[in-house]
Amino acid sequence: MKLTGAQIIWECLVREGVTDVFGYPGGAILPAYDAMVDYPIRHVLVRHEQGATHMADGYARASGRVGVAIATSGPGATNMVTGIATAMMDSSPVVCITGQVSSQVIGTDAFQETDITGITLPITKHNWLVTRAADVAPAIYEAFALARSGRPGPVLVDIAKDAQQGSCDFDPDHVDVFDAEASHQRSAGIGAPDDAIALINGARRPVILAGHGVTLAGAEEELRRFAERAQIPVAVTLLGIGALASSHRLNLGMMGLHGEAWVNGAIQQADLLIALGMRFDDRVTGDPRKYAPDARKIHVDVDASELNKIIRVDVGIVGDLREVVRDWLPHVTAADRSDWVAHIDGLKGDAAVRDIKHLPDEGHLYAAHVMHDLSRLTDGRALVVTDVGQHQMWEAQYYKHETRRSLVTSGGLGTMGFALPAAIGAKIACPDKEVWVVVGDGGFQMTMAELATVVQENIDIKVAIINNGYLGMVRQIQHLFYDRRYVAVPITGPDYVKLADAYGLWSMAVDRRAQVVDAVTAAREHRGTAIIDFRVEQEDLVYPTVRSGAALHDMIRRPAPIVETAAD
Ligand SMILES: Cc1ncc(C[n+]2csc(CCOP(=O)(O)OP(=O)(O)O)c2C)c(N)n1
Ligand SMILES: [Mg+2]
Repeated sequence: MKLTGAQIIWECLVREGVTDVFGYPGGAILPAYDAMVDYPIRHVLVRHEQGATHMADGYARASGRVGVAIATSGPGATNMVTGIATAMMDSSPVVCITGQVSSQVIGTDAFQETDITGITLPITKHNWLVTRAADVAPAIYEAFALARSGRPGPVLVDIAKDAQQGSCDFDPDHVDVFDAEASHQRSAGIGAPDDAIALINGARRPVILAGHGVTLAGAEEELRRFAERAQIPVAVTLLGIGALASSHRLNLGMMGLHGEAWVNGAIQQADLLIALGMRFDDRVTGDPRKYAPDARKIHVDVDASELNKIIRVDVGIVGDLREVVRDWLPHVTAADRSDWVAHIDGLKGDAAVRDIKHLPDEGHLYAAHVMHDLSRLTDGRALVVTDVGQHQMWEAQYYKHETRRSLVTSGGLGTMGFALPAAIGAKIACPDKEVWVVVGDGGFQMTMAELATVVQENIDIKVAIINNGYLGMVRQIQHLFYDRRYVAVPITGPDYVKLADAYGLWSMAVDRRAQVVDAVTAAREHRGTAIIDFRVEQEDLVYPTVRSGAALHDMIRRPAPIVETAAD
């Protein structure tokens, strides 16, 4: 059948199972918008194209399906850059479709022309500039295949206006597409697979390091069975949270700069690290030269370039995590490592994270209170989308995630402004889930224009603004490492209750611990989006922390309990 390039875009998307796209129109993408109305697609009109990419990203992270963002040429496309880089750093499958000026004028500085494939080359897995209608279908199909295959990530298809307007024959069953799956066949890696088993069975103090790859591979069940069979404790990265239920007795909690002191202690004392789908980010290792000095290391990752990138490993396996761990299971000997687990338990006495029981309100409202109460009230089963800063770390420390894909957060790029739009995408992907946004007053102000999207699309999410009047994480660094010289960190904001009112949304302000439970309960009972302005302690610090460049065990701990007595 003969179709326009614009129609072919939607034909392909519908065949890829796409039901929702996030976008913003403009001249160069108008033919595609004009064709869209004939297809069963929900288009969510965003307020800024950065929001579209974060929504597509949140949609993908919450569901495992590919998220789609669409924008016009020039400023529309460049507004997507931060969202694309965010998805790239966290391996999130997102397809971006941008309009481009007509092929005859490309390279002439035409109105709203930008070389977006050039700009996004380093922050996409791949991108395409399509200048003929006949090339639309192969590009779109390849884009989806590449976004979701191997190590997932964002891709971009830039389609010239005349390629959208031109026509060609379209036969959906005969599109010549590069086979992305086949190109990701498992390869041998470093060391023989048997070496891994020998190391695992022989280890006395092993620790599993579970990262985002566990979730991306859908290997949560294999991880649990492996850990239980071999009785190996599991430390999780920020993006590995949810890979194993928080309440599982082998789950130690989060590792890294703001991880629990005992988790980092266990890693530093381990004789074997089994790294599953994680990449030894500098926020996880501290000084790599002093990282787990006594441990042999096994690293499994779908991306060969991650092996030996930061940490030298004894055995490296490139492959699908689920398959690799499944293959291991029959060869792993059931072991009793209770001494080691008890030893790590003993390290907890040294905990640097605040014990919430010893934190009564005494007139204070700490973010830790909010996270703790939210976690308890939702049974650790809400889908929480956080922004970036102190509140992000407090969420990771105090919200006890019980289910997979229940924390959506920008880890690698650390993108402020991510939370609200990503939560909109997550809610659209998973309408039955209870979605909470945990966001700082700084980050919220970066993308709060998307509240209008919430209203227009009738989205039901709950927003907890952790309002400390500061760019808290930066203030914390100035406090600890710049002699408390606070520069450019006090930040004012609007009256969030009035702001919510302006959008016709339910809201309330909370400034005492005693009000938290009632406020969260009321927000949960409210049908529709609710915003709570939690006016928390302004000069609180996230502990523990590690000085930049220091060894992982060299943690800066909370100086002394703020209040030692009374229980909450
Ligand atoms: C887009 C962007 N700009 C700057 C930063 C650097 N940065 C990291 S955390 C932070 C402060 C965040 O403040 P807020 O949103 O209020 O959260 P809080 O730390 O107070 O919880 C800043 C400025 C960033 N991560 N992202
Ligand atoms: Mg703040």
